[in-house]
Amino acid sequence: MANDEHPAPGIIDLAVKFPSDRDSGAPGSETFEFPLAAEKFPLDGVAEDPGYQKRSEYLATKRNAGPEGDGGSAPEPGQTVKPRVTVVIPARNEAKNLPFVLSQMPKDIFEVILVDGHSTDDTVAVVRAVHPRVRVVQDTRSGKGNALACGFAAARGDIIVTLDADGSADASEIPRFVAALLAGADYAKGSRFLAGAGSSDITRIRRMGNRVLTTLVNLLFGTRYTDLCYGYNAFWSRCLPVLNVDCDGFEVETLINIRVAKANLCVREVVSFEGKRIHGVSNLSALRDGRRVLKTILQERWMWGRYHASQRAYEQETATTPAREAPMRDY
Ligand SMILES: Nc1nc2c(ncn2[C@@H]2O[C@H](COP(=O)(O)OP(=O)(O)OP(=O)(O)O)[C@@H](O)[C@H]2O)c(=O)[nH]1
Ligand SMILES: [Mg+2]
Repeated sequence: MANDEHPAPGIIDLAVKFPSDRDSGAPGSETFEFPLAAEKFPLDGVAEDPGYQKRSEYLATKRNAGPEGDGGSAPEPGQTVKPRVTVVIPARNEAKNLPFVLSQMPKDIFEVILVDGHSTDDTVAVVRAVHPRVRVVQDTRSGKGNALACGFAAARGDIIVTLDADGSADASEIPRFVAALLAGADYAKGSRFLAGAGSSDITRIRRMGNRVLTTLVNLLFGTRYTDLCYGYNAFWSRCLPVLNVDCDGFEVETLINIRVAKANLCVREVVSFEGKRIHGVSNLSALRDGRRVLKTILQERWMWGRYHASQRAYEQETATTPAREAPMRDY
């Protein structure tokens, strides 16, 4: 397991591959500033990963690339990089929870997008009163998946963080996710089941279901995830085309985790603590949504299998078919 290999870091590296199609890392911004990851969150163990040095050097070069793309030099120790961070919050009837959620937000977030699920309480009014600069968009269909897709479409930051509005996710953990991305990950995945993480919210039945589904994904897609169905995650916005969120419900995190794995993106799990929902009731049904998650896993695996089969068929065909001769013509 990943946490056995890396004893006590706040960030666990699950990455095994370094994608070659990576583009620019963290363009500048006026509003956001975190110290370089390794400074604030020592990545014990991760630095021993032979690919780590290569990735961080590469990112450092990309980060400093000038407009001409000349690469530039690596950042000096202590130098800061400034990605713009967008926080996307799906919310349906969370008026009582949002003031607390927003109060935990780190100061220098570039933008917060609240995706309202046609709430019948004062969700939108409360948000506008507490935090007038929050951008409010409406979802187009019912469900958390659609809400996130709408939020992603509106996001303008370099990094996108997904955060629930029920008070269970602590926004002050955001720097930890950003640190993982700055340290080289494409996708920083929150986990409640790493050493130092936890949940006071998850029930025994959900924990068991999550474990079974996580194991299934790990077996089918070769990943080493410890927590499949957790909504607190972050990624570079340039990964959006790969995620291509096209589902409506609570299966959305599973879909994202699988597509990230299929695209060989660099993933790190981040220690996170899930508190209890503060007010209101959960929108999730363990049985109904568990079934949707399972269906998503099987569908994604089937599509992956078909993709590989067509790749193999193409390779075989191009390897065995002799080049066609130009037809003889009588003049
Ligand atoms: N916009 C929008 N947001 C939604 C919808 N359904 C759920 N959400 C939000 O998605 C987040 C997660 O939903 P929850 O009901 O807390 O479900 P959960 O966190 O998976 O389950 P619990 O652990 O029981 O809370 C919350 O912020 C909800 O308000 C929806 O249809 N539209
Ligand atoms: Mg919740």
